[in-house]
Amino acid sequence: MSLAFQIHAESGAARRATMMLPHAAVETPVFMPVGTVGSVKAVPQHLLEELDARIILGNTYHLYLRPGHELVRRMGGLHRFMSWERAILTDSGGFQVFSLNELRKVTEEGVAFRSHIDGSSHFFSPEHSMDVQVALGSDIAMAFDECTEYPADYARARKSLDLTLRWAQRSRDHFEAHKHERPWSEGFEGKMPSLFGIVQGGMYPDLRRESAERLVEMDFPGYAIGGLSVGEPRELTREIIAATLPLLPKDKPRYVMGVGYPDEIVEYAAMGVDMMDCVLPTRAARHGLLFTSEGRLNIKNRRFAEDQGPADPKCDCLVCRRYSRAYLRHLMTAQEPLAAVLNTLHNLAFYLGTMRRVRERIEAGLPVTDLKMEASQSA
Ligand code: PRF
Ligand code: ZN
Repeated sequence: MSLAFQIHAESGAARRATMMLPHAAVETPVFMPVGTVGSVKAVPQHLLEELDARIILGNTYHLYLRPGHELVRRMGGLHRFMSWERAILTDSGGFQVFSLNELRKVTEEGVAFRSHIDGSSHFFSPEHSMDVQVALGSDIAMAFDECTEYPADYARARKSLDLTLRWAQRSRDHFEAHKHERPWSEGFEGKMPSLFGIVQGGMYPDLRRESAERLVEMDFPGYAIGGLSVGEPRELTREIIAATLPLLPKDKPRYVMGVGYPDEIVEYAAMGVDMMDCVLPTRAARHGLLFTSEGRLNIKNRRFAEDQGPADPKCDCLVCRRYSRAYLRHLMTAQEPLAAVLNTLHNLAFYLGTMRRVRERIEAGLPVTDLKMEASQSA
C-alpha cells in the first residue's frame, strides 16, 4: 500500500514534501504536537487549527485504558470524538508500555502490563494494537515494537530487534486485513489509514541496517526510527539517524520518534527527516519553560516580575501579541490554569514556526542548517 508523498523541493539531504493523508494534506518536514489522551494538553482544537497544526499524535496505550477504544469507535472514531478533522497519528503502545510500566512482562505473543491508572492487568499484542488503532481511526498507525532500552548490550539489542521484526510482520498482516474497518468510511471512499514500520536495533549501526532492510522488504508506506532519545548522548542519536536514513526509501516519509529540542528538529530535518514529535514543547510549557528566539526562558524567574515585553519579541503568536512576560510569570506563580494554556500555545507556535521556516528554506534551495544556529540558542 502506498501513501501519496510528493516531494516538491530538496536542499542538500532535506526534502520539502506534501503527505496526503485521509484527513489532511500535511506539509513536511513537520513537527507533530503530542495529544496523548485525545487532547494536546491545555490547547483546545480550534487553537491547534489557528496554529496551523495539520497532524497531532494520539496514544493507543492511553486511549485503550481510558476511555477505551470501543467507546471511541462508538463515538465515531477519535476525530469525531475530539472534534478534530485534521490528521491523527497514533503510536502503537509499545513505547508507552515500556516507559510507564515497571511490571510489564514481554513474551513472543506480546506484553502483559498493569494499568498506570488503577493497577488492572492488560495484554497488548501486535494484533491487539492494530485493532485499537483501527478502532480509534488514526490516519497513520504505528507497528507494535519494543523500544530497546539504553544502554543495551549487543546480544540484548539483537534479541529485541528480532522480536520487533516478527511483531512488525504480524502488525502489517493484521492491519492490512482490518484497516477497512476504520470508523470514518463515510465520505472517505477509497481512503485508507497507513501503517508505518519502526526501525530499532539499539545503538548498533549493523543492527539498524538489518532492521531497515527487513522492514523495507515488508514494504511499509512510511518508516520511523525508534529507540532514540532514550538517554543516549546526542551525538549518538545523530549518528544513528545519519546511518539509518540512507537505508530507507527516498520516496517515502521518514519519521524520527520522540525528538527533540528546537535545534535538534532543525538538524534532523536538514538530514532528511520528514516527521518528528515530542512532548517537550508542551510539557516544558506547563513547567514554565518557554522556547524563544533569545533562548530558553524560565518564566517563573523573578527577573520577569515587571517585564512588560512579550515572551519572544520575534514571535507573532497570539500569546506574544497580547500578553507580557510579567503577566505570564504571575499566572505561573499563582498556579493559574491559564499559564499552561498560554505557555503551551507559545511553545507550539515556536516549534511549528521553526518548521515552517525550515520548509521555506528548502523551497528556496537554502541550507537548512543556517537556521540551526538560531534554534540552538533556544536549546
Ligand atoms: N517506539 C514507539 N514509540 C516511540 C518510540 C519508539 O521507539 C520512541 C523513542 N524514544 C518514542 N516514541 N512505538
Ligand atoms: Zn509567541
